[in-house]
Amino acid sequence: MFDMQAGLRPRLQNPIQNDMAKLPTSVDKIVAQYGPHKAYTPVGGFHGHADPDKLVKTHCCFCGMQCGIQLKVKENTVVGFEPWMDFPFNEGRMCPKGVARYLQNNHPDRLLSPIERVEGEGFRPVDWETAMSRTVSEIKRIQSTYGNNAFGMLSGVSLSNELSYMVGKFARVALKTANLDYNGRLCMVSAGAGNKKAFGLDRISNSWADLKHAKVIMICGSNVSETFPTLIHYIWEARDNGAKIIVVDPRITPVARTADLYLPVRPGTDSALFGAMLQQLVENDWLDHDFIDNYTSDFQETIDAVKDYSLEWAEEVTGIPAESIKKAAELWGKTDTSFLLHARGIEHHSKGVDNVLGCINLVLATGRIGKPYCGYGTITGQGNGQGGREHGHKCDQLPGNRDITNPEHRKYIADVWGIDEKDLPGKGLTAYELVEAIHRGEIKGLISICFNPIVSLPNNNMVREALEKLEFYVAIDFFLNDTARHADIVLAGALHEEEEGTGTTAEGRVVKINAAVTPPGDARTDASILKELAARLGAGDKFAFENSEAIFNELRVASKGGTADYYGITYEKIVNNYGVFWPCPALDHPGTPRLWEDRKFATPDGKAHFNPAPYREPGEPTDKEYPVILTTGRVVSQYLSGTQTRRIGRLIDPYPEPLLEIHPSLAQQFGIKERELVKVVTRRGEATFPAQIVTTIRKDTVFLPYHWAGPISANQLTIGNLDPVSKIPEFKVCACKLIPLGVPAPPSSESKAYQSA
Ligand SMILES: Nc1nc2c(c(=O)[nH]1)N[C@H]1C(S)=C(S)[C@@H](COP(=O)(O)OP(=O)(O)OC[C@H]3O[C@@H](n4cnc5c(=O)[nH]c(N)nc54)[C@H](O)[C@@H]3O)O[C@H]1N2
Ligand SMILES: Nc1nc2c(c(=O)[nH]1)N[C@H]1C(S)=C(S)[C@@H](COP(=O)(O)OP(=O)(O)OC[C@H]3O[C@@H](n4cnc5c(=O)[nH]c(N)nc54)[C@H](O)[C@@H]3O)O[C@H]1N2
Ligand code: SF4
Ligand SMILES: [Mo]
Repeated sequence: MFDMQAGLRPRLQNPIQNDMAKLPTSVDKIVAQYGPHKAYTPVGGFHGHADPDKLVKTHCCFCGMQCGIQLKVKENTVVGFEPWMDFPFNEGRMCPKGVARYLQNNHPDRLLSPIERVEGEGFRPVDWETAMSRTVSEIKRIQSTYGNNAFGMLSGVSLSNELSYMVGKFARVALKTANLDYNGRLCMVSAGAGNKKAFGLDRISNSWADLKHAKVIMICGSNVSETFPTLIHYIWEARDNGAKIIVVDPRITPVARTADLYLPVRPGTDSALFGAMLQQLVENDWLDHDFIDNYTSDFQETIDAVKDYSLEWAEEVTGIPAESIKKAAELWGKTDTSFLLHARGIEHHSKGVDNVLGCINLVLATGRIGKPYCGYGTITGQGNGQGGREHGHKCDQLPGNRDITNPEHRKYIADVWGIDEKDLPGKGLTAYELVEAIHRGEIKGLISICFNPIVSLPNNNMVREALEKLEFYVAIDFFLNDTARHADIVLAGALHEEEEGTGTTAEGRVVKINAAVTPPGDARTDASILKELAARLGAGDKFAFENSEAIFNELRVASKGGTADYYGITYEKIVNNYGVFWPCPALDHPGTPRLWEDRKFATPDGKAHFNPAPYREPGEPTDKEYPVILTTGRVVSQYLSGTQTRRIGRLIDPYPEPLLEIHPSLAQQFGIKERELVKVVTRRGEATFPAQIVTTIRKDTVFLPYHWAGPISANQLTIGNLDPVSKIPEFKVCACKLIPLGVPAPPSSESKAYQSA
């Protein structure tokens, strides 16, 4: 036995019953039908990977840092990794997820062929011809009966730029549906909408290199040390250089523990904090008048909106001591270099866009953007969350971050695609709205790729009901994820290391993803699956790409002239330069690590726009019946819906099940003891978790990580309340009540990792 095998937890060898699932077939039957795959025996045993056939330079498949890594390959299997020391962002550093990702390749749960549901029995492997022809005949049946838009598509940004582009084109040109949206709708859309309003362009302003030399760093709603562990290195370096760190979070996260100023914000009230800080900047004249007068618009109405935001009022609303707010404004106001970063903590709100604008107002008021060591941006979450949000698999977007409702943009893309502009569908429904439309019976068929909505969408009891109403559902994935268990057909797709392409990191650097191995068994690359589906739907000529470089070359042209302009980027240039920062409009252009140095913003008038961002309450404030604030997020060892990381033992062991973080005083109020079971109830559902009593959380708030499925999924509880502009769900705040069960939780069990929806 080699120890790597001990590190694997193949679900198919640990079948569990799941009463909640109400699947037409039980998990046991799926296992009986589908059977466990052969156990993982890497060639030459565990030590075989000391002597790899090759090392392949590529990037981590997980978060937006896209750390450089070298995969060790032995006989078409990824058997380990080595640091890639000279990739400039991470210089060989990796986090716990990155070093374990290679265990997915050849994992016993890998789908090795398409599978098909047999009603009342389970899934069985089928050949590609059967899977493809059934899929296409169901698409045609549904579209001819109910119309093209009755077939929806959901996609995800773990996909490369090439695949993101291809999905957008596939939905509009082959499927001819308006209803395509993607999982970035749950992630970066509030930041994207805010950035477009303010700057006309959606990217962080400076590369990470500038972070090291900023004198003040303000981090709003990001648990950076756990969610972007390699980025924290830059923050520590800045601190070594004398930077002051301000952290805004309802929890004392690891980065907050070492901050110079920690602001314990009540969830859902950040815009009151940002407004009060802006008012302080005005009162103390900590403003860059030259920048405001010459390069921005709408300053006056923006400061008018917060003129009554006193420190005392802000303390009352946010729970942050007035003195600390004043100190934050002073630190921010008086420095000469700074970086403001935010992530989902301020964005996952029904006023996510306003929160983002509140941050941008602080940056613009002090004019510290587009200069060395002066930056601002969201920390993009998913692996290709940046590139994936530029190339057209958002319901309202065309490649190059073009607008699907803009006639000129439509005409340009229709020409690139060789179709008539009037055949290009219009704006479709956003992800959560699309699932609601399935629930209402308006959308009858669904294709999903790279998305696990039953775990990741809020109010997921509604999602489950919706999935059961579909007449036909086909998923493309390399694992049978929790949502795909509701599918009629699952097409066996490819892992990150099995398909060539490019990705765009959180700093806007376009990097090269290299294929290390080919898909195992009968699994296929995602591009080849989409290509064949398109051909069978009669659009083969529009998808005649020979390889991923051909897709990229079409993407370059499609993005040309858009705000996210990739025209000047080629595979060769990426490889020779450790990536190229977009915008890069011409072949002889070096790329743009730092935006706005020329002070020409991408808005129609060329100015950066202030936007009034007054405080609004969260969608579901606490009340007598539901008195406690529930917020949700992540832990370091798990990734998103857990499909990939709940299958790797060394990532399960450190944190095997979701724990309810609760402050000792709140626990005492309810008589809750450490590791006792607590039922958490909201207006949408209830679920039971062991209590983890910590002094690092506000007394009025409890926190749950959301990476698990079925009965321990946090999203049974969350609210489907959306931001009116970005349509992001309000994952970060809803009202709950706590019912202590008064019994100790059973020892945590790895089988929980496999519970499914
Ligand atoms: N380990 C790990 N890393 C990841 C991921 C993962 O799943 N696991 N996912 C990746 C992706 S896609 C994303 S989007 C990022 C997310 O990265 P982050 O945004 O850093 O992660 P979250 O845990 O969602 O939320 C961050 C913080 O917001 C705080 N918070 C909650 N409510 C509020 C509020 O109202 N105001 C403020 N100011 N803060 C609040 C929480 O306490 C939490 O510490 O991580 C990426 N990296
Ligand atoms: N309560 C709560 N809910 C949240 C959040 C929160 O903070 N709180 N965060 C939200 C955020 S920020 C995000 S980003 C979403 C993420 O939510 P999801 O996007 O649903 O999560 P993933 O786990 O990335 O699911 C992606 C699926 O794609 C598959 N996949 C990965 N790579 C590939 C590929 O290359 N090809 C194919 N075909 N499939 C692939 C994986 O196996 C997995 O099944 O969750 C959101 N949900
Ligand atoms: S920080 Fe992100 S990209 Fe880097 S190794 Fe960890 S998960 Fe992968
Ligand atoms: Mo995300």
